[in-house]
Amino acid sequence: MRPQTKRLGDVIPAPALVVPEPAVTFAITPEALARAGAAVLSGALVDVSADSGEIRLERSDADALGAEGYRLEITATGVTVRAAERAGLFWGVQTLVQLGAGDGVLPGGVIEDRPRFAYRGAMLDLARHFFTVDEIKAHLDLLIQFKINHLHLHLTDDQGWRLEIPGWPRLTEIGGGPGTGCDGEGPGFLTLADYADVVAYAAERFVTVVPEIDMPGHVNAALVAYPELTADGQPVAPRTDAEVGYSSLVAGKEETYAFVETVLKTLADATPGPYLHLGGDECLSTTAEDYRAFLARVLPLPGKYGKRAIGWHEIAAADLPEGTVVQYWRPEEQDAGVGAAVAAGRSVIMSPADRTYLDMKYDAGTRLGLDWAGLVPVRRAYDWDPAERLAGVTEESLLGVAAPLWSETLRSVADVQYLTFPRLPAVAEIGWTPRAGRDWESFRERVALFGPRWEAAGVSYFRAPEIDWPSA
Ligand code: NGO
Repeated sequence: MRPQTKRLGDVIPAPALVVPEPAVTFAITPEALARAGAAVLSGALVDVSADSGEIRLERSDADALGAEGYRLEITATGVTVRAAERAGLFWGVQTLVQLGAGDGVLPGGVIEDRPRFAYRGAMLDLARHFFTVDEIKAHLDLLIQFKINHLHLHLTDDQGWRLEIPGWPRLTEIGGGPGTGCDGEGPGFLTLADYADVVAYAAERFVTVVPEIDMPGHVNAALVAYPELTADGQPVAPRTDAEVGYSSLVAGKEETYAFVETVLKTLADATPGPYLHLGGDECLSTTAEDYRAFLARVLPLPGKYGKRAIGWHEIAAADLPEGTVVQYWRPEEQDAGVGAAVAAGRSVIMSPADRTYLDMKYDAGTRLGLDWAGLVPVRRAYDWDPAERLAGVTEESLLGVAAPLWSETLRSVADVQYLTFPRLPAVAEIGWTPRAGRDWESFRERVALFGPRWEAAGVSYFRAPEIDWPSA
């Protein structure tokens, strides 16, 4: 049964500590909430406290809540958010936005909150279907409500190349041109100015953009644009189907490394965040020897430009420079390579496809999405733990969790939203909430509250039969 009145703990992700004061409420206006949000965004807060109507935002490290933690106090006379860093104030305001939804009446009490993991990611595939700067920003606005702090952009693949690279204009002229994307329905690309715009917008919201250029496989769009990168120098045909594993950069060719170096230098210069994602997945047409030889030359490049490399977990077959992060994506329960990488001190982002892939169908009737990793209803996305999934991958070795959304079957923003909600909130809670604070029955009740909010905001979502959505 859903409770009739609002509760202080009705927040996603569930806060680390909630101490309700049931006799107390405080009503805020939407304007005060908006002012608090603007105060955090504008960076107006430095070390002094800022008063935004009835909401006080204060910088203080007295509570030792870490880089993203916050303390929220709601009394009969007002609201205070305290945090050591601006990011913590921002997440505290997101909590307030959820609590104030609807009538603006906030339940009284104290919340002390901080994330379990530093990396809480969502990935959007721009290669199989392109999304514009405005679409990416609007998507980000929905993600931050759940305290997602990394936006991974999958920028290149067999069907398209979506980021301008100076000196290599045909990558985007051809690879981002008409007829690119799955079924030829997702043309477009980001100029470097567009990319900077997205990065700045995300940074204002305490979100780090993680750009991915997939290599040495998933490169047909690059080979189409520049035949000198193919093994025999002969042109290859563009592809708009959803097959994987047929294209590869050539490990034994110097042209390959000149290309890769320019691309990664461009990416490093354009990206203030610490990570460059190099892909590395499904190199089924690269020999094991070539794969290792390629990565031996390429994995050190992010470090050369002051960044850390992230790769899909197949990269564990190569020698991983210190600081390299391995992103596990397969549904299997075992992976010897990831175990060995952890034993060597590398950290892991968990994105097992059977739990976190937002492009898996919810059920057999889901119009969109794929099902190669099985169906992923909401409970399946929620009821697992990243520290109990793979042998050798412990809490200490985890950088965090991420939910990828691949776009082979997507054609619109509504499609993106439909697969994202309500599963992204489940993965976001896994990334933020302490293990002991997570419970499916509680999540079920809390996520139901978002149905009317998403409807009011025009956000498409799946009315999963597992959830008792309030009747419209
Ligand atoms: C795999 C593959 C992608 C597909 C996706 C579809 C990884 C890391 N590589 O995940 O190319 O788009 O599945 O679910």
